[in-house]
Amino acid sequence: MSIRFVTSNEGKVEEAREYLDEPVEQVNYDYTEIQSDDLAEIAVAGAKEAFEATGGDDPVVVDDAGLFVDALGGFPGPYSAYAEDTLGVERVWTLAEAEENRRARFRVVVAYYDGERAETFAGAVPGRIVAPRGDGGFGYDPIFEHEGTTLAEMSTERKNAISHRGRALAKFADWLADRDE
Ligand code: ITT
Repeated sequence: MSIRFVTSNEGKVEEAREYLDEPVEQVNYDYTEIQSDDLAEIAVAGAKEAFEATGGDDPVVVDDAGLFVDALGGFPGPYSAYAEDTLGVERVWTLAEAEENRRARFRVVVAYYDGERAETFAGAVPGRIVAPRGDGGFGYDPIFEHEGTTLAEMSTERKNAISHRGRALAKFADWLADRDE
């Protein structure tokens, strides 16, 4: 069995390959991102749609993530991809720079669907928004600092050890291993 990771984002796939024993295949299918404040609802709807539309047997995984800035009422949250495309990462920093409280968290929900069963695995990491530093990772990594280091200053391995996605993938990997026993 391989896992079909439905995403246009290679960074996510690279992180998943570090965690999972199963082969991870990237599938580019543009599923509908429903409008919701709930990452799990968005990810499960996407996984079901992608599974039906792509017609394979192997289970699919969809990962919906967002950056939630406390002082901005959780913005950009579920709209993080849209905010990255329209405002850009630097301007999200500029918005946070005007605030005294720069606390934020990354959240992710990894949704699995195999045609019968849907499961979700959530992860979060606390940190603060800072001026961009580092050129690793992707997306908002340069402006998100965790314990003094931005995620863009970390190797994939180190980012996975502390990140929202790493935490969700660890739960997913455990669940897959238990299920296969
Ligand atoms: P897919 O929907 O095709 O999987 P995407 O990059 O659009 O790819 P999301 O809808 O989950 O993914 O968007 C989340 C946004 O948050 C997007 O702007 C990402 O660049 C960003 N993001 C997600 N995970 C991140 C991480 O680990 N580090 C930094 N930014 C991240």
